[in-house]
Amino acid sequence: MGSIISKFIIYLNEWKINNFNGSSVLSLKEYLNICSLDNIKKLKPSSLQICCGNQSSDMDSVVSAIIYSYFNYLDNNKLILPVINIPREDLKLRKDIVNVLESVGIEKDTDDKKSPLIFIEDIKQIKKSLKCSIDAILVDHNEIQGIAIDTIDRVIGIIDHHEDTKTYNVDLINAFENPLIIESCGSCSSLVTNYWVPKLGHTTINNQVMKLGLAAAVLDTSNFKSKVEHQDLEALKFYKQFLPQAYDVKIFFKQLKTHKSDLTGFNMFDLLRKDFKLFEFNGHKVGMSSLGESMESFIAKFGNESIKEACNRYYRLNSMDILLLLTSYSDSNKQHKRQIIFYSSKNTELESKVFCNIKDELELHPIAEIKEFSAYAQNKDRASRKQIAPIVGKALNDI
Ligand SMILES: [Mn+2]
Repeated sequence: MGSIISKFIIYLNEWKINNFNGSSVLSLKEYLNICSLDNIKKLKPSSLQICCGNQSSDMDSVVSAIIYSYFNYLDNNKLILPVINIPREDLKLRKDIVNVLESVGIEKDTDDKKSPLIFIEDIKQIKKSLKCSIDAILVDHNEIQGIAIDTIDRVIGIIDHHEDTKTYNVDLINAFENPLIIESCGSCSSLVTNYWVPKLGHTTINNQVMKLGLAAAVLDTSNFKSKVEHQDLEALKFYKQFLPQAYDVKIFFKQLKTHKSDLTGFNMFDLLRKDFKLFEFNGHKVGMSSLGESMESFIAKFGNESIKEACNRYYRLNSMDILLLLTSYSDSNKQHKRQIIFYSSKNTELESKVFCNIKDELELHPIAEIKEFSAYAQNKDRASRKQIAPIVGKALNDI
């Protein structure tokens, strides 16, 4: 038993001797393979440090966790496991992430081989079987979310671009000398890159890890055109410094967008799980699924009944009080639109209270054409889930 950090260094040195590849630095792929679950189990640690993103596990969250962990290794040879905060089964719904990871050598799950990526349920299981404590660096959120609530013992560092919940222990984070950075900007990955790259000085950073950072930044800022802040531009300078000169960022952005919006083979239940967050406000569980098409188009594709069935199944699976479908899409005139659809199989009273408390702020208007659901056009179309969640939270706290 003992800290995994010291054991990891011994393990790493042995690995380097046995697998000399001409470089003393592990590539991202080698690093992730070494961090595998089997190796961790063999080491029987009494404590583990993880870095995990938020429960939507979008590109930003997954990339931020992986690059934080790898940069940390480059800096001090210590192990912080990158962890994905969704069920393993759900990663395949994020085709943009699966594809970009494959492009840097990180394979997806196949029938005979599991990807080296680690998911929060794996950590939960290790914690139980090895009885080890779990300390976490949170990226892309600043309050523990989802399955991680029962798994993480202490938050020992934060890099995030969401609203500050002020729920963490500042003294503890300072005692670990870890970052506590919460700043508004397009992509959390930019803050992670800007924190680590200057620290690494002349260490060679392989361009695969920079490609991952860039993937999150371009998606979050629509290729540095919207929601972009100075931190994102600073990170872009680093990415350009390490990527080949002729690297075409625009083409990369287009590919990622195509993969992200590729919904081939997905049913409504898959779509609800694809970009989902579960919140608890004042004892009420509110789920929010972000969706990239209009409710009308889902109704045309799947029909009212199968949408209701999918909502009901997911609603029960997560013991929600309210499920909100948040759509964001371009209409036929290329105008950006948003809608909110309320689903609550039993809690119609709670639902109408929430609606009354948020309708003015989000400028909600009933959609007359949709009769089978409580569907509203959200005229305040700048507000995405990041802004909607605290508004709904406040509404529930005021009830
Ligand atoms: Mn983010």
